[in-house]
Amino acid sequence: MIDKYIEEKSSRINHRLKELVSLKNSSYQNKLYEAADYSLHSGGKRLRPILLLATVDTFGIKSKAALDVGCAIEMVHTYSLIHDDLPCMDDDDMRRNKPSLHKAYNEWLALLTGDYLLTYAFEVIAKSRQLSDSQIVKIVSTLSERIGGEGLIAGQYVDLSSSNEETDWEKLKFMHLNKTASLFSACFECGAIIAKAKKADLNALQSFGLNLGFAFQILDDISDASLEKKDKKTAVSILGINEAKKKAEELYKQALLSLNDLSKQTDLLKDLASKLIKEPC
Ligand code: GRG
Repeated sequence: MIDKYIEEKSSRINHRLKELVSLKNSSYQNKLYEAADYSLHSGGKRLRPILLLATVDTFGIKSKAALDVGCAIEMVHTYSLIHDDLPCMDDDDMRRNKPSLHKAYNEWLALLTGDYLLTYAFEVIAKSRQLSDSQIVKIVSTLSERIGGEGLIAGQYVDLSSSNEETDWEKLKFMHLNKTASLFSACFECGAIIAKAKKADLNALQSFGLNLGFAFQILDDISDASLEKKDKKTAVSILGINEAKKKAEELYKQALLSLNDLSKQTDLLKDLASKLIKEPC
């Protein structure tokens, strides 16, 4: 049931992303669109837009805008991966078993493609016709906060600027919450804004997103543990594998508890969370 839901939503997301970022035959900057297409369609699971769409479905709302806002968040996620892979950041040659963008093309084009996707994401949201002006302002403000200097960029800054020795659990928690959980939270919050949810529901979803995103990142650390990549501090190297597993389970339970405060039926969100935790990769 949930697999069918994911498959159906992924196919709508893929189709809409193709429409939004399409080659314009006569333009000088066609390679930019080609590079964006390379990263957008290289096997991403579309988790974030699916979470947003499921939130809107939870409120029983039919909204074409939800698909566009979901695609915009996928563009933001893709930008963050492209930039993270660059030699001046995490320096990764491969992403999703394919050459990372700067390897497939070159560094300046990868940098510009990330810039383009981040900027275009906000253009897509701003031009989303089914949203009211006030909803657009709330979505832009929420998303920019979650990915800005108090969110994603803060997490990345602390990650890049900290030596391994000075990274303890508290610091790692800050990085995980900001690099990963913050964007998860944005998906639920933007879904709630599209559905015109009450403040209490929005708060419950924010807490659900943060706990789920944090659990997801710890599971990612666990699945990466065998790779021994660049001996970076992770939940596994700090807590040990058993404690890391326990922590992820605890956060997952905490996420589910937050859903008890939601005024809607939560089966869909619970099913998705369970799938995400059981099969994170
Ligand atoms: C460049 C400002 C800036 C931030 C980069 C995203 C990020 C911060 C770093 C990349 C590595 C990392 C720890 C990401 C955390 C989130 C995560 C586990 C991403 C992978 O998400 P999936 O599994 O990826 O949804 P797919 O490939 O399915 O899209």
